[in-house]
Amino acid sequence: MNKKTKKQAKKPAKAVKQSKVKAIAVNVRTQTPITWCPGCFNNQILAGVSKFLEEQIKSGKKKEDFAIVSGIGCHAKIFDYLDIPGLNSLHGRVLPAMLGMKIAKPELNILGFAGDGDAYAEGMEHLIHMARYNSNIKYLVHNNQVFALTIAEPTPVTEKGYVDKTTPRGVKLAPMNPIKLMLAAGASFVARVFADSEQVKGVLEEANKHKGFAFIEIIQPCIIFHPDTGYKQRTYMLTEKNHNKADLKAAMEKADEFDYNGIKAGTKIPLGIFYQNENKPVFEEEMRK
Ligand SMILES: Cc1ncc(C[n+]2csc(CCOP(=O)(O)OP(=O)(O)O)c2C)c(N)n1
Ligand code: SF4
Ligand SMILES: [Mg+2]
Repeated sequence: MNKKTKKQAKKPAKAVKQSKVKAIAVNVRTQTPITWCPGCFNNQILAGVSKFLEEQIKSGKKKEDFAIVSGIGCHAKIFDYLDIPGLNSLHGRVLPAMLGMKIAKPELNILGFAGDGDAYAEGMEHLIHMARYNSNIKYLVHNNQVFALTIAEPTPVTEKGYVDKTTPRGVKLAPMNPIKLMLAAGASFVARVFADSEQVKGVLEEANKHKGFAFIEIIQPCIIFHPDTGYKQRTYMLTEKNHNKADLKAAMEKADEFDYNGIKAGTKIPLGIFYQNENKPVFEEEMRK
């Protein structure tokens, strides 16, 4: 074999080596056994978040570039299943924990996970202020319309008439509409998706590109205490064709289409990005000026 042919013969071996390096699997999941009820929609959220994180890591980020914070509840078990540093915080205190981390280490990409009880009852005051502050953090609310871990008491988004052991004569109040609340409070990114892994991953990708506070509500029926009574079939996606996400008034109108008060004939549930304001100053940047 002459010199040139020898060189050529070596080339494929090099190529195999490189492709081997690229194929190394990224895994953001722990070995902790999953204790959600079999079929719980939280599994879809976990799958979507994992895919998002794994793709981020494949494209150059490290696990340590991220941090996660959870509240307390069924949703909060996600903290045990993700191999990402962070804090399993207190019920209702996800946002102040996230804000503290962000102020101390602004370069961290912080994802927070809260339940509807966590976010809209115990943690409500933090939510309104975070919309105003606009810290560059991403907040996911697993909305199953009940305090699921403590076995099904109504939350501020449970429908009127809902009966459980603590409320035998039924809920008397109408539910609040968190999307409208966030729009009114000045949140710069307001979205809602269904607990479907692709939707969760997709909205996280958009939120990740957004510089500021991202409020993401995930409709996550609790198959034990608040099952899907037709939610998924009633959803439709907001797109550039049917909605202008820069228009706050249009966002309010879209938010009004679903009032969280159960599924009624003709009800449609818009999903996707309701509103995005890319020009709102970011809290931690303003504080450093
Ligand atoms: C300050 C405080 N209040 C109440 C509780 C009890 N508690 C623990 S989990 C939970 C329900 C959580 O409901 P939600 O936030 O909707 O999460 P889910 O279980 O539905 O995912 C409650 C009331 C607590 N741990 N701390
Ligand atoms: S009680 Fe509901 S939210 Fe909690 S694990 Fe079971 S199905 Fe999921
Ligand atoms: Mg809940």
